[in-house]
Amino acid sequence: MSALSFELLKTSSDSLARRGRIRTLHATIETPVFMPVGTQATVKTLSPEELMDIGAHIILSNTYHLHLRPGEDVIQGAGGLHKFMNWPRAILTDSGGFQVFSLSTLRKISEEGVEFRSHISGEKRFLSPERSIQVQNALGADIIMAFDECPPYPADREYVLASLLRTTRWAKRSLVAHERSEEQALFGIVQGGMEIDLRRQAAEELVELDFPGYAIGGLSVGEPKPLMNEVLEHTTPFLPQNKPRYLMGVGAPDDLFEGVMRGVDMFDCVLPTRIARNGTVFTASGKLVVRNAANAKDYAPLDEKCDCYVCKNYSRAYIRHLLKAEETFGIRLTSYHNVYFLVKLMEKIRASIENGTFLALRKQFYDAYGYNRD
Ligand code: PRF
Ligand code: ZN
Repeated sequence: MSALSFELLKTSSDSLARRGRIRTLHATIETPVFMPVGTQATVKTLSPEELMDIGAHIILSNTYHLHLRPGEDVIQGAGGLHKFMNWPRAILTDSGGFQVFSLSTLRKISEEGVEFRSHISGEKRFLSPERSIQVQNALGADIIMAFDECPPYPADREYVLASLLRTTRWAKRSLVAHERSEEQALFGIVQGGMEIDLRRQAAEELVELDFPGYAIGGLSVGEPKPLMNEVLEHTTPFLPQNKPRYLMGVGAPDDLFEGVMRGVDMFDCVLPTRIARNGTVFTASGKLVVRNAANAKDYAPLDEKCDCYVCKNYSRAYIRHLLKAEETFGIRLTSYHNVYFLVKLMEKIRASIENGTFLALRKQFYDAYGYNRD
């Protein structure tokens, strides 16, 4: 058996939304799926048991961070990332290319790879397609990513083209370097900036290489959302129907609807845990800043429509108190609720695709939540 199988269970007649199932060595993942982010081998403040309760079947982690600290040798010594962090279900690791660009300083990019300074120790380090895959092979995630370059927004067309051609060459090198293709599925990443014809070119070049899945990178990098959606809509049609598609680093509630509608199967985003740490939660009627004074004597749950452990047991007033007093339990509660919110939203989206009511659910969601508000 290969490292990953994808079954397309249902397609929609009124949009590109798809209902599917991914199987990996560690999990069966119903798609479309939202993947909580555990950059440093932990989804901030949540235990694996809590993530399982919430209903997460796959989480994301990062090569860049784990390579710098604690180092892949430490994780390999524990028997791999699943054992190291006690997460028995599926894991996807990002390749590190994107994080090198967003977090490190003094980057020098060449055909060989990227030289950079660690944002932790300041030491000089180097990542290339071969090194990234070697590290990801040592970490042992179910799904690993090719080493890519994500152009900034805005960027010149010339730069975007040169960068996408390099990303294709790096994707080939990533495939050659991959030594565990029986256990780990390597996905290619489509770049091409906001240039619609270059997105098609990037997709076609990667499809030629026959990856078990394809990611769409280079979006949600500062462009307006309508532009992101337009580029997306001109990318997914060039990807194979029978392989999973993953939109990298995108996952606000409205993005899930817009992405699913355009044929995306997998999403990840730090938003639920990030906003949780500054006292903001998702609710069916939009975002709520629970930290605000208005909630001081509000004994209602975070979201009246939510049936999570937090909403069943705690009030806005209590959670606001914890946050104001800087008690860490407060951000655990907001993080739990926010991750639950997105995981359950995706469950509802999956059910709606099965029933043929996806567009109706989208409208109903926007009517209550507001359109294009994260
Ligand atoms: N490439 C990789 N990881 C990513 C991105 C990318 O373009 C993005 C862009 N939204 C998030 N994470 N490798
Ligand atoms: Zn809740």
